[in-house]
Amino acid sequence: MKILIIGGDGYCGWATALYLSKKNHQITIIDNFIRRQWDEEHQLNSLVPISSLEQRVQQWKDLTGKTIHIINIDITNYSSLCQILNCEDKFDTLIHFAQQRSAPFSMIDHDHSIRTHINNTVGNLNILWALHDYSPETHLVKLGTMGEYGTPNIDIEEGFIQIEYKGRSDRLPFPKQPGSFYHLTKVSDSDQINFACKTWNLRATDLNQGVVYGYETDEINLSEILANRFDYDHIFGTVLNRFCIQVALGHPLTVYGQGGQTRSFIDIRDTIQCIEIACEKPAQQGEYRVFNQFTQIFSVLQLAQMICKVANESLNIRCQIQHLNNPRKEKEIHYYNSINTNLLSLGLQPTLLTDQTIISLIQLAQKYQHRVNLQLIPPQIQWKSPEHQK
Ligand code: NAD
Ligand code: USQ
Repeated sequence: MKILIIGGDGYCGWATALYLSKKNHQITIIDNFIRRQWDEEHQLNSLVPISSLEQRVQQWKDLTGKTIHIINIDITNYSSLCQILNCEDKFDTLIHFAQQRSAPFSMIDHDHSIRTHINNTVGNLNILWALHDYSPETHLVKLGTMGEYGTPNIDIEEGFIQIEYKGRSDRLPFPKQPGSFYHLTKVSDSDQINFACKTWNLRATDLNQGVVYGYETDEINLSEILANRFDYDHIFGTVLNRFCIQVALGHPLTVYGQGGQTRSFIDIRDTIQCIEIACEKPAQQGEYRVFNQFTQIFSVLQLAQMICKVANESLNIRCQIQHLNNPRKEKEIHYYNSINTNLLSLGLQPTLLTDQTIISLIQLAQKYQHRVNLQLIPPQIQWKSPEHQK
């Protein structure tokens, strides 16, 4: 297949680009490297040093003989995006990763929240219009998030729910209760994509992905120049990855509040597998389908306890759990049961969290511990400013 990966310089996008290239798909990456600029702006750094995208694709070519094309454009610029999609030989699939994806970033202040909304909402709308205008048969595979649903007191279905009300029934979009301005952009994207499929007969798969963890894939492991980013800071670092780095550094694990917050999780090796499944088994023309992309459910405290136990027993590392005042506004004890049957029924073979995965992440952090800035670990962004805290 001819596949366009937008956001292919990022954590999920880079691992996906290599994997799909290895599978002999013809890959083009679009990225404007804004994420590298956001890192600089906030003085953040990936735990593992990352090469430029040019160096990465050259190394991939040297090692495998495979070419990955790269295009530097900002997808909020509509005419630049149209030039790419208005080609003779159309893309079979467009995978859209290119968003501001940090909940804390979107909650810093007015400016960060507006930048998140413009980048995510305009980018998504531009993709829909460019597909409508130039490439309506291209299958859109969009990275959404499990956080669109929030934590309702009922099971979370895959995008839609059958409702019976006053003697009538309908299949309606599942109610959304996102927990940050970032997560809100994903809800808006989903509505726009659903609308575009209905109205313009486009085809799309919305992958509501859980929190991603892990580092290694077979392709990333081939060379240090192919290294992926690995965020540990309080803005972009996600919880499981952060805990493994914290334990390696002897830093107490930063559990926000009671730690009963329960979320869906997925190993990055399964992220790329799920995306492959979505590409190879595309939505029909006019179809908008939603897959919940995760393999396991854990509470934050459960994860912290699991990681401490592995660190203690397998690596002889002393580990401490610290309950910090929760900087976010979220339920700390709640019901949570989400469904993920769609991808399993299409053949996903889950890679479950093992002691070995935790050990390898801790060892990765030990290898690069000299790069960690400890000041970037404690949370600094409050959902409510201190004067408004109850
Ligand atoms: P990332 O920040 O590592 O990568 C995003 C990439 O998109 C970056 O390289 C960035 O430069 C690029 N980008 C952003 N805006 C752009 C624009 N306007 N034009 C061109 N390029 C642009 O993020 P990630 O962790 O790889 O996440 C990728 C997607 O997966 C996001 O949509 C995110 O919401 C979703 N997701 C991620 C996770 C996770 O835990 N990492 C979980 C669920 C869903
Ligand atoms: N948390 C802690 N301690 C930490 C970091 C986080 O207790 O040091 C808690 C948070 O309060 C939250 C949970 O862990 O309850 C998850 O937080 P996170 O930062 O790992 O993930 P989140 O903000 O939800 O965002 C991440 C990605 C985002 C993606 C989302 C998937 O950054 O792009 O959309 O995971 S989901 O959570 O399913 O919405």
